[in-house]
Amino acid sequence: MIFYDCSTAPSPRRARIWLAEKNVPHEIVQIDLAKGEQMGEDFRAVNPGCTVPALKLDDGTVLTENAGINAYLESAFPEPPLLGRTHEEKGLVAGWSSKIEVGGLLAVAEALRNSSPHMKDRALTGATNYAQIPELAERGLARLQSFFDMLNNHLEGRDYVVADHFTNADILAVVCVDFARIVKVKAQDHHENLIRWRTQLADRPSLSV
Ligand SMILES: N[C@@H](CCC(=O)N[C@@H](CS)C(=O)NCC(=O)O)C(=O)O
Repeated sequence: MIFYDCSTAPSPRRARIWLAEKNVPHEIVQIDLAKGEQMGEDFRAVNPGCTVPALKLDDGTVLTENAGINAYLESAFPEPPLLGRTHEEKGLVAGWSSKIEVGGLLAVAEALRNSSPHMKDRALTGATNYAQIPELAERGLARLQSFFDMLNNHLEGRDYVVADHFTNADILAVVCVDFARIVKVKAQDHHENLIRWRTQLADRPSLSV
C-alpha cells in the first residue's frame, strides 16, 4: 500500500503511528504542504479533498480520513488492538478520541490556521479557500488551555487515557500535546499527570516515526 504523508503535519502523524504500531509494510510518498503540493493535480487525483493522510490500498481503494484509515487497519491488522478490546473499551476509546480531536486537535488548528501569515486564506483545509478570523485564533488558544487542564485531571492515577493499555486515545492526545508547541502552548508545571503520562510514553518506538 502507499501512504501519502507529510512528515511535519499532525494528521498524517496519527496514521504513521498506527502503521508503526501494527507493523504494516507500506511505501511512503511525501506531500510537501508548505509548497502546496496537496493542491496540485497529481495529488488531487489521489485525494480530491487535498488533505493528508491518504492510504492507497493494494486493490486501489483510497482512504482519505484518519477515521477510515483507523477502521481499516484495525480490521485488517487486529494486533495490537488500538480501538479497544472489550465492548466497554471500544465505547470509551471512541468517545475519548472524539473528545480529544474536537477539544484538542481542532483547537490547535483553530489557533494556528487563523493566525499564521503562511496560512492566509487557508483557515480551513481542503480545496476551498477561507479567510482567517483572528478571534478564532484567540478562542483556539483559550480552548487549548482548557483542554490541557481537562486532560491533566483525567490522567490522575492513570497510565493511559483509556483502560490499562495504549490506544487511539493516547495517539490523539500525544499528537495534540506535541503539536500544540507550534502555537506556544506547553504543559505547565501544574500539569503533573499529563507530564508523567507523556514521559512514560517517550520510549515507545511508534511515537518517533
Ligand atoms: N479529516 C482529516 C484531516 C486531515 C488534515 O487536516 N490534514 C492536514 C494536515 S494536518 C492537511 O492536509 N492540510 C492541507 C492544507 O493545509 O492545505 C483526517 O483527520 O484525516
